[in-house]
Amino acid sequence: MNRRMMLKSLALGAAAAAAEQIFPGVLFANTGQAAADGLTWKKAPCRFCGTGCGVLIGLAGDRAVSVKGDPACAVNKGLCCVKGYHSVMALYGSDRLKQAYVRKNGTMTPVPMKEALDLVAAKMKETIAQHGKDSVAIYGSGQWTIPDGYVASKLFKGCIGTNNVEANARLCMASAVTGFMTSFGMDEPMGCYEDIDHADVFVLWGNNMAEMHPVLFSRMLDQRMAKPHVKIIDLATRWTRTSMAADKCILFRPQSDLAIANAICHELIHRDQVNYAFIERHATFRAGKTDIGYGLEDKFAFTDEPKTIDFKQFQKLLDDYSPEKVEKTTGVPAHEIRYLASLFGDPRKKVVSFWCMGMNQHTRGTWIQNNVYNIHLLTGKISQPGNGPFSLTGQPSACGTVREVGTLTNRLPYGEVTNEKARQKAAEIWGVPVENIPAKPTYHTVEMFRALDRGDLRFMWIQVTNPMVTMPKLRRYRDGAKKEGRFVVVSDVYPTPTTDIADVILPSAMWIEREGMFGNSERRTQHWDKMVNPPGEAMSDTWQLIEVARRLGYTKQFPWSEKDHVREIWNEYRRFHTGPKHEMATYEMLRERPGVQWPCPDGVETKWRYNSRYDPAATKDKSFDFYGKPDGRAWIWFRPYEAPPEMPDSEYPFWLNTGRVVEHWHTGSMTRRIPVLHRAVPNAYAEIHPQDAKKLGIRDGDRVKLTSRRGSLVLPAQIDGRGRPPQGMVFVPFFDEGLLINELTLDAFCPISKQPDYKKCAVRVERA
Ligand SMILES: Nc1nc2c(c(=O)[nH]1)N[C@H]1C(S)=C(S)[C@@H](COP(=O)(O)OP(=O)(O)OC[C@H]3O[C@@H](n4cnc5c(=O)[nH]c(N)nc54)[C@H](O)[C@@H]3O)O[C@H]1N2
Ligand SMILES: Nc1nc2c(c(=O)[nH]1)N[C@H]1C(S)=C(S)[C@@H](COP(=O)(O)OP(=O)(O)OC[C@H]3O[C@@H](n4cnc5c(=O)[nH]c(N)nc54)[C@H](O)[C@@H]3O)O[C@H]1N2
Ligand code: SF4
Ligand SMILES: [Mo]
Repeated sequence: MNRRMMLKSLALGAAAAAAEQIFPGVLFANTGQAAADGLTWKKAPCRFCGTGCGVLIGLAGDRAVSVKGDPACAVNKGLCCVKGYHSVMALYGSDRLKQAYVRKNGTMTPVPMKEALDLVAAKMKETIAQHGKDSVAIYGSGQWTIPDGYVASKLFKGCIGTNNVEANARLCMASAVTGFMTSFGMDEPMGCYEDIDHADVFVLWGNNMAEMHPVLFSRMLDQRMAKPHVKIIDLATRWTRTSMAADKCILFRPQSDLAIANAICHELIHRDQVNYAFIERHATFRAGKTDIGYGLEDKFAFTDEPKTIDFKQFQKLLDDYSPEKVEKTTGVPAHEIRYLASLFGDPRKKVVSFWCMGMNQHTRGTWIQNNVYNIHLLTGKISQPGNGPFSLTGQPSACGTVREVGTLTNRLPYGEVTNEKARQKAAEIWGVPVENIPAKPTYHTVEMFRALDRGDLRFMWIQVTNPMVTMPKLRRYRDGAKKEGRFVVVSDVYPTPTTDIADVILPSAMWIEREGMFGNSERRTQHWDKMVNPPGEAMSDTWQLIEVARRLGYTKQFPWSEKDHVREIWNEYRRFHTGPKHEMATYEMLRERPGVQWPCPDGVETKWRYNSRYDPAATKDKSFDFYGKPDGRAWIWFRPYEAPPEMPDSEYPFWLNTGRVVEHWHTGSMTRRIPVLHRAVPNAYAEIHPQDAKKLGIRDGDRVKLTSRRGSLVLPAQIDGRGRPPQGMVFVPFFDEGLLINELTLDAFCPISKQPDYKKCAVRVERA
């Protein structure tokens, strides 16, 4: 045997042995047309975060047994993080849902899938007949594939005729959307990840990138390693692993980022570092309503009134935001603000801003996005390689599905429901009368669950999301969903607190058990083939919806074959996005490549939008063309600092901040079934500052009781573990369904985006 043959046989043995370890008792004899290593490798985007790493799945027969980073994918160039590497194990938890269940006399009873689908359709028909079209709703996800979301929108908005379509991305990316829309008139980032390879300075505005976007974080560290002048500045409310790796961490008081951004603008004007040539040609100024509320009451409504102002008025409005004046609100010394302004203001430095939930989950979420865009517009550092504001997405397809397909109450695959032309276009492509599509949005997510509680909604279908863990002020919405006369259908892959309250559970085919597409943060659409069979009767979310649509009589609108439906759906959906501003790749391109970025007119990807050097839709005689706005100019908004609705006081003296850890995905339903990840962080805990702990007589590991105005929770304290909140704050991750921190959080939201703020409310902390 020569050396090559020996290595080959070793690899074969190793693959089988590894597989045997993961799936004891399973024989891996059937390897099909296996590659030299004994496995067949197929491309997919990672199942987890919005980074959208390309992965290669190692298949041994009908089993996915291995994962490696796809070197051909520009996002990650062969790298993965811990969740990516372990992702296929999420398919094989021992309690995977393999059959449907129906609640009969209070107990969940297994039934054939066909019977469950019949019941779902019958219940929908009955509810619509009794309570009207707006009494049924679907609540989906940024983890929906593009076909899932497209089919849901077509069924509910086009066929049934209700705008009761929402997704968990309302909890995640809504403020990013309204930020883009108000400043630029078009959604999604102008730049791309390649910006990382050109930037000199990175400013993180409240995101823990080391844990939540690890592969992008390591790309940023690589850039600093290669170019030692590169700086990473972490603006945060809590010390994290990201802070540890940054050149500087500036801790600020929750919500006061609004004042910091304004103070940077104030200082840029003061230092005469405004790019006047840029703003004269490419920006105009606006001011909106102030004192806009928090959405704490049911049926809260808000409409902004933009007023045109000029640069002088903008400058005047910033008078209250000198670096000295904001020290008190922000807790940030004036010299640090000056330092930040000097980085943005230096014409030789390219600056990228990154953010995620710190700025989105914010009762002034739209405003803080506007304020950060202001800095980039005032300095002209936008839409160029290495210069740009970049809103990072959380979920793998919050962009591709929720934002692009438009699975929000106010959206259509192209445009807003309020726009007649957009409705006409949808009606034509969907083959439904235009009168079917209502012109008024109904319920955003929080209001949707309030409507279920009130009884305005009677039927809700929940897919690929676990709201009985992730809704804020959870008790109200759980009690509401369980009320008599409510019918809840849940499609999931594992039992969860949400399947616990369901009337019907539909078992779903997961990720590579079906064909699909996601769209990541940098406008990259990524396709994968079905690679393995789903267990039992599990069925893709797309196909569940099609089955029910047909039972409701919409056979003409859902004519596709099981074999070809993803291609056919993509080709229909593509018709919404014609033209150089949003053209999407062809199905054939998507199948071939590890992702294609839109706009992709004539098969050419666009990396930087609005810049005529890179974007064919930007009119050539202008260097920049913000074509989302009618006059091609972006809007610089004056948005003030306004306090959050609930702040620490004598009764509830601590801030409660919540978020995530690298090992777990959201509610842990998948990552807690991956033993290496679960054992690394087996349960939730409350991080507390050592000084506070000392005052309260709490030691590491002691049980502490957190109490807010909405509920209380006992969990172990963690002192100087992974993160460190400042004095007066506790932090709790939300992955643990056994320790539901959302029973304490507040359902206040940004009046413009309707995205709730999970990062701040007030609690009391005691030794339990
Ligand atoms: N491992 C892992 N990765 C994930 C996920 C996961 O569950 N696990 N989920 C994905 C999803 S859907 C999302 S949305 C992202 C979330 O990604 P991140 O936003 O990075 O993570 P979080 O833990 O939600 O939020 C942490 C940050 O909120 C900031 N913050 C708190 N209060 C404020 C404030 O008032 N203003 C500002 N500006 N910042 C504040 C803190 O400084 C902290 O850095 O992660 C994605 N990636
Ligand atoms: N306290 C607090 N709460 C928060 C946040 C916070 O920062 N703090 N962040 C918010 C944010 S940004 C987000 S994105 C949300 C996330 O909230 P959720 O979307 O509610 O959380 P996930 O755990 O991602 O839920 C996905 C569900 O889909 C299931 N699943 C997996 N694959 C499939 C599939 O192919 N088909 C079907 N049908 N099901 C599948 C999983 O088992 C899981 O139950 O949480 C929000 N809630
Ligand atoms: S960074 Fe995100 S997309 Fe990449 S491997 Fe990790 S979880 Fe997956
Ligand atoms: Mo998210």
